[in-house]
Amino acid sequence: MKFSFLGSNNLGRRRVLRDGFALAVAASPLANLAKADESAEGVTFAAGPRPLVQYPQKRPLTLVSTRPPHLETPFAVFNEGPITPNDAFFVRYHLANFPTSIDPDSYRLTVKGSVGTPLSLSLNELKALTDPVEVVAVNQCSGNSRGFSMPRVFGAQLGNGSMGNARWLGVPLKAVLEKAGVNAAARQVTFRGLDKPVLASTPEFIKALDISHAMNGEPMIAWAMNGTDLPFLNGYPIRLVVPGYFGTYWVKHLSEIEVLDHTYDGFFMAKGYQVPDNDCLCIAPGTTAAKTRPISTLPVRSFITSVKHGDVLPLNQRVLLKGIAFDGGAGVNKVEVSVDGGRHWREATLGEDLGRFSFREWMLAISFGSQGATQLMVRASNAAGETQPLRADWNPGGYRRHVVETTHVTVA
Ligand SMILES: Nc1nc2c(c(=O)[nH]1)N[C@H]1C(S)=C(S)[C@@H](COP(=O)(O)O)O[C@H]1N2
Ligand SMILES: [Mo]
Repeated sequence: MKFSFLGSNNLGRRRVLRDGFALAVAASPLANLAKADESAEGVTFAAGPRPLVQYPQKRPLTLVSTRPPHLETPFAVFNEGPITPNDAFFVRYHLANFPTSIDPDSYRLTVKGSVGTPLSLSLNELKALTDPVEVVAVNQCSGNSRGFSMPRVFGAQLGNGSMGNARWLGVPLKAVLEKAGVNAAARQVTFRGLDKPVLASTPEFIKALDISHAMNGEPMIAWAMNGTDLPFLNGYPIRLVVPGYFGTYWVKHLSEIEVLDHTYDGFFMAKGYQVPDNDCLCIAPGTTAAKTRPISTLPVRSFITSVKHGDVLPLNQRVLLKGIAFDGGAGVNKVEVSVDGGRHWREATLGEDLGRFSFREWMLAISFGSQGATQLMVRASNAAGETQPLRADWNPGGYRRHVVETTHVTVA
């Protein structure tokens, strides 16, 4: 009973939650079963405020869709600290037919394709393969903040809550591939989870990394998140963690790895998650990209978390502004804040460095000298010399938003 559903040895509680989970996902429509909360998240899109719903192992999260479940982290959580708690971590699936219970004792990860020795590893074998490694890394959905795309784009109208930062524990993907022995002709490695399409015509959710990336020691097969088993909805019992890369590559319930001698051309690599292949990865709204390529690393991004739109802040008093910044792994090295709509910028103090793939907290004490409406803005830069644009660029998928964010407040 080492690998329990809940990461606790409390069998009673475990059974209750598992049953609750099966109930919540087996029946339809899910919205009736998921417990709607009285309060609602403050983000308002054309469709109105979004309800909070409660799923197993989760606190009430902002509902994007029920089938398959897409839940966002209520934004206030990001002000609590740089690590996103497991029960507040966002959830995103593409396929409605995803597993509702998993037996860790019979779970197998298979490795096949262009390898010397195909493998079928139990969880115990995987964990014993080599010394476990840890990384604190941001998992951000490519479409995080898509709802703010102007002009609007198709797809789930996401707020800013499809991201989270956790401490992941697992083994390097490289160790698994080395155990199988990758053939010299290998070009890419594909990853498949246990979830399946409902209809035969829906493509399977399979993602691919280039062999050089798969072998560079950074991607990892993780079984723990913030010190406990992965929550079921975040990929129990194992998921791929690709530090610095968008969440789409972080395949959950990882069950099959295949080494290919060619470039994988399945839907979710060749058609979905494509960005314009040019310097800004953007195009003028309404135009078509001459060439596209799969989305990859996280651009540098920052948020104010201690203040929200519409807040009233005191005149001539010390106010401690606080937030988070992150990037794809070069490392955030500067955060600047403007409290006058971008006319003047002041450098914030950076919080503890949890590693180059992590959220980095920042803070700045300010005092407003005049009354009225104003805009707070935050801009991060990284060690590669990249910074955030003041105007949002655009792409048809509404991916990788990273504009300087503006918070409208009143000083009174
Ligand atoms: N098996 C599986 N893994 C998946 C997905 C999925 O649909 N199925 N979605 C991906 C996408 S697009 C994102 S953003 C992340 C979200 O991770 P989370 O649900 O743990 O927050 O999971 C990724 N891994
Ligand atoms: Mo995503």
